[in-house]
Amino acid sequence: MKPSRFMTLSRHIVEGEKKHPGATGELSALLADFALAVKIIALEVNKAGLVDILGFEGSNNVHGEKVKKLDMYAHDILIRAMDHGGHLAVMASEEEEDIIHIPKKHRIGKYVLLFDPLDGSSNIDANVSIGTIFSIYRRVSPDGLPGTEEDCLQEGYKQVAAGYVVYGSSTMLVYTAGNGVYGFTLDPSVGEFLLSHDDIKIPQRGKIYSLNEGNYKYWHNGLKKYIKYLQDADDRTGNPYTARYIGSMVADIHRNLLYGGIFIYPADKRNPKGKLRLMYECNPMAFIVEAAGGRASDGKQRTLEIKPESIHERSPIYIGSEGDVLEVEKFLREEEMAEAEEKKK
Ligand code: AHM
Ligand code: MG
Repeated sequence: MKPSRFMTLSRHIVEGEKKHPGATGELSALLADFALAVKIIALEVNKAGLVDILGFEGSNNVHGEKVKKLDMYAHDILIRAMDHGGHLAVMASEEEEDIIHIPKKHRIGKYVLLFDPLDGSSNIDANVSIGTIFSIYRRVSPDGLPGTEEDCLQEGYKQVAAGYVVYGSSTMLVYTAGNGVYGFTLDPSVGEFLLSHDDIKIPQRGKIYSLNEGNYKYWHNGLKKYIKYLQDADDRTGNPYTARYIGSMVADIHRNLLYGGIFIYPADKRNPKGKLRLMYECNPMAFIVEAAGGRASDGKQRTLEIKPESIHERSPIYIGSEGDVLEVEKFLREEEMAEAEEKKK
């Protein structure tokens, strides 16, 4: 996993694109714009604890400017960095109800960018890891015209690239353009993302489960039985598993990507579609985890094959090491069959 030479993110992207005959370099340029935005967000995230000193959110800061909530700040920075590069046809953000058009004065490109500007935002004030997630598609509407909602509503397997940034003990950007998953750590002294995790592969099995157990009483029986099974010591399977839940999807999945394990945000009796957003959270993370050899589903169907109906729709998600995800799917399936049998009686 340890790279043998210095490799910056920009060089890595350009070299990756060169391997594809006919590549125009547009995707490289788009990702470079994105990396710049992320560095600006990282700077602000690192200052989050100073908000009380420099000004409360909603108040004026020392420069007399309104202090924005960090998630809205990240949203604005991403739009400002991405709308004039000439590579995008349209964008959509978890923080904005409608799709985001490219201003008329700028060139309209062939790519579509979806993003969650700051995920895990409830953790910001406690100095706990948060993240940014992005997803890139090729447009399906005619070139040259403004992008449409149809461009944003594509199945996840059609992604061209996806990635995330974790703002943790250091800032890391992990991305895939379909072949291989690569992790870069931001060196703050030179302001460059340097390759630190080459060709990441998720272990086939892990020993970690991550989900919000506070919702136990709302879970369906299949999930209750699966988690109980992971907790029961068993010589054959090597259980019990370890529970780890940060409450920031990016950080929870990042850890599991490196160590192996499963992250779950299920459908339950209160929320039949779970909590997480298909287009901004589930699909990009599923694309990355699959590219690293893992698996992601909504419990029944592969996440990347779900046909989206609206840009903000939610989906349950079971994601991580292939062996673990297959196992939970089996528990859910068996319970559903047993309940169906029960009803027939
Ligand atoms: P957010 O987009 O409002 O930040 O919410 C998404 C986050 C995920 O990062 C995390 O996995 C989940 O919400 C935690 O939810 P809960 O507090 O219900 O466990
Ligand atoms: Mg989010």
